[in-house]
Amino acid sequence: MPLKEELISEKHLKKKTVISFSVFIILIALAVMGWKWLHKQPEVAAAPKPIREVLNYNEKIFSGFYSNNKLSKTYPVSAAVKNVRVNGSEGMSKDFDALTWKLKIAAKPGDTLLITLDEIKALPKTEIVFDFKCIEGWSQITHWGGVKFSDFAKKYNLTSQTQMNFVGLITPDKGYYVGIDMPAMMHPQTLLCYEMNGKPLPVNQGYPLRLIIPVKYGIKHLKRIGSIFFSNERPADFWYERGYDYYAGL
Ligand SMILES: Nc1nc2c(c(=O)[nH]1)N[C@H]1C(S)=C(S)[C@@H](COP(=O)(O)O)O[C@H]1N2
Ligand SMILES: [Mo]
Repeated sequence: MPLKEELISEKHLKKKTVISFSVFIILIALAVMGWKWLHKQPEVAAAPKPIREVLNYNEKIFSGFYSNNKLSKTYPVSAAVKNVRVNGSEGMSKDFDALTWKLKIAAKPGDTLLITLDEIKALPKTEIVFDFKCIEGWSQITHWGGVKFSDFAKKYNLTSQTQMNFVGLITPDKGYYVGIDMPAMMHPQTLLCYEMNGKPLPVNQGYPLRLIIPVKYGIKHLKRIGSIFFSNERPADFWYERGYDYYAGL
């Protein structure tokens, strides 16, 4: 009895091996034929027609989101530096209490929203790896995560506010402050950022929340956001007051 059972299972095994090997050969043959077919197709703008059609289709979908928006160049996560430079500590006083911190949004006169870090983290997360450029002349490829300001504004019903010309951001101690034009603030790569290299922001890099705005120089990437307000006039800006360009665009 046991001998017979063994024989059957061995036969069964052989059959299975033959089937899976044949499937393997057929798939390879199909892949080779597909590749040859693709390269016999006429080219449209330096891509085989079927590929160009897919690209055009993608472009149609994405240009709907990104029209009028020039995206900053992005990099793979592996290109990001591990030891991120710390630069500037204006407005980062030592007595800051991160545990009781809440983001203040001046929605309307007399109407201030108080939002916790957990509430911000519950919104859709976006990551970006880009070349962070300081006006002093250094740059480094860094990896950040947070919520797009545009997603945040939608979630908190700030649509009428985002029709204004500028956004102002201030540290909790009011020692550092920046003004950002609305198109840059609503740019799809602009983040209210709470992560660096996949971990919570280090304190000297702006924990609990900082601005990441790849279309601007480093001076605008305010660390440790205390409050945000909206205005049709240019908000006060720390480095503008010290002789730098207000827009500081890249
Ligand atoms: N609160 C605060 N944010 C700040 C600054 C600062 O002095 N204080 N310096 C800015 C400048 S000039 C640069 S280049 C970047 C540096 O960010 P990092 O320290 O994470 O590299 O932060 C910006 N945000
Ligand atoms: Mo900077």
